[in-house]
Amino acid sequence: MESKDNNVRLHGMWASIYSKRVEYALKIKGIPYEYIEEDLINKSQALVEYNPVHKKVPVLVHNGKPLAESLVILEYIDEAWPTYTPRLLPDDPYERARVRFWASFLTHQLPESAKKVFFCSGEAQDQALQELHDKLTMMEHEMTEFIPIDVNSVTNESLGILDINLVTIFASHKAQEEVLGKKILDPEKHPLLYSWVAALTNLPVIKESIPPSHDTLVAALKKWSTTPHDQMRFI
Ligand SMILES: N[C@@H](CCC(=O)N[C@@H](CS)C(=O)NCC(=O)O)C(=O)O
Repeated sequence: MESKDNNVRLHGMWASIYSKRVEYALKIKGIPYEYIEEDLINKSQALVEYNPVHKKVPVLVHNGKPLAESLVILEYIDEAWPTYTPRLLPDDPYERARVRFWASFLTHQLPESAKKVFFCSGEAQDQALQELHDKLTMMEHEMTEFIPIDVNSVTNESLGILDINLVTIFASHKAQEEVLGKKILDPEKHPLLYSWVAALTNLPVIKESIPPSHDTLVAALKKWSTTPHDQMRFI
């Protein structure tokens, strides 16, 4: 075991798609770590000190040195443990840049659209859902080089940063759909994305760290969907 393995701590929150990303990356690569669950209403002093700019999870602390922002952390993990497979980003600079482009889209744009669907109702919600579906349609067309043609080829060793970012957004789509009473990831509208997400959520490494149970998640989502948007900082 490399000495770099020493002392990896992750400050996260169980329902945060961003801290799940870091959890998945560490598990996929087999890097041992200690997990610290944060209460985002009453943040630990450590979290505030480690991430004074945003005061958000995830924070990865490697041998006492903190890092914030999920994308930054995922790239760091790939570079700091270069012999651990799978590599999360391609070696070729152009391919790497393309993957970073979509990873950024899946970090900054898509979750915002998905969140919007939850925090409005009536006509505004239908409009938000339409916007989300339009983005998914665009992704099906534009991301074809990254979407696996054969879902059986999706294994632990094939996983990269895009798989991780996508599955964290949609791993719980069934619970979200139950709460909304509407389809988020529709197999008829987005068959490629749907089967990609299904293949990813079937992998043991992903399955074992999907948030608690379907019912717990449904209960939490119901509560959060009635919380005023400006107080809602958790998902
Ligand atoms: N861009 C950040 C987003 C992190 C984020 O939004 N974290 C939320 C939980 S999902 C949080 O810690 N919220 C606490 C707050 O806003 O006070 C990343 O990619 O890590």
